[in-house]
Amino acid sequence: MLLRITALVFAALLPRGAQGETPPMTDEKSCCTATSSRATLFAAATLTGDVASANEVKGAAKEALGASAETWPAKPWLDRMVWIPAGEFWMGSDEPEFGDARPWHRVYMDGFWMDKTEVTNEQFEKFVQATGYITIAERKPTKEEFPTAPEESLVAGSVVFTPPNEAVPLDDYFRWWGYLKGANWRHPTGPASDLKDKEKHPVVHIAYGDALAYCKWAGKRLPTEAEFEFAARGGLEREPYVWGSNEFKPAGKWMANTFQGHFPDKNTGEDSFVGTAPVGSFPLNGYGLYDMAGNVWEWCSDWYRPDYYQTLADAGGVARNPQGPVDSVDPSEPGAKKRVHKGGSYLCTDQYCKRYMPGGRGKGEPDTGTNHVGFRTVITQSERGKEPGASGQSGR
Ligand SMILES: [Ca+2]
Ligand SMILES: [Ca+2]
Repeated sequence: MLLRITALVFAALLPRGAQGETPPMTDEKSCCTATSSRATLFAAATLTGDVASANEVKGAAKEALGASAETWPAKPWLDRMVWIPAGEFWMGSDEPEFGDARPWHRVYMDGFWMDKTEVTNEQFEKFVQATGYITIAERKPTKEEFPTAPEESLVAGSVVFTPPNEAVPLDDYFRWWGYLKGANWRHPTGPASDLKDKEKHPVVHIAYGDALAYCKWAGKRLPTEAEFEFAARGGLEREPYVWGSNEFKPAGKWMANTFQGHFPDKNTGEDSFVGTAPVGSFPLNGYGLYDMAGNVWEWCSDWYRPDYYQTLADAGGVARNPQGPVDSVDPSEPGAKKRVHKGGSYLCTDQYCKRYMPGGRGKGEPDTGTNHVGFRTVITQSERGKEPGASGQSGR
């Protein structure tokens, strides 16, 4: 919070280009991990949402993996969710740029249910209509939160990617990230934008607390980082992509919504999407999940520390259902407390950070959503019963 307050004063709420002073940059590539904070800047057709759809997914997952069809728990199944069977996997990455994802370490996960897709705008709308919830981006920042910010700067908004008009050095993400008054989940790229024809796009500008509020309403929770990566890998071991292949475009096919062209100034949208895509626009992974790579980053419940994997590896043996460290440290922004993001987004590119790879890690301060961060939910069998309509027909 202290850093948030300090940095906000200089940059966050001022117009782009008038920041005056920016936080120290590091060599860490932050294009698609987003600026981590407000502070520093101040299906598709298959989504029928019924059990028949779950059967389709089950079949697809079986086909993809050659796995047993009997790995799902007894019915009732959960609407719009797929079962991730218990198992062990190698977690991490040896990508040279992913220093915080080393070393590979062995992890055991209990089975759990996971949303087949990112939470969509129409799902979030149901939550808001039912509860009257107002997201953090829609709330006016208070003098108590930012005591040294000028009153005129205290306006509701969020962090939005705005491509520069020309190629720029990649050493300062302020060149493409800015705090925009009036940006929020209903207005993803600012007040003039809306959700028309975006009902099945992932909801964005979701801060960690917003995601928790949705989870509470739905009777679910956010995945741990290990749950997310285990599910993203789809039963495959130490593969570079969630679809397994060493090829980014196997047989010439786009497998995830990422960034093509020249980052950050020219997104050519060769995969058909310059921004978010309707959930489920790209192929399923081995467990029948969509968009576990790309489209939008997704909140996990773990605190972020770059040394957490080393801590687990040093402990030896197999980590069982790891819940993340007890606190957060991010050397690139000392003092900021961050939660983990996973999966990468439509802004991830091999020219810069390629964190659509399943071992990649992102992070962000809990009060900060951007227009490429969303979430999905999970629940274990033993946790079931909390969700409304536990028979699986809630439609949430
Ligand atoms: Ca794209
Ligand atoms: Ca995603």
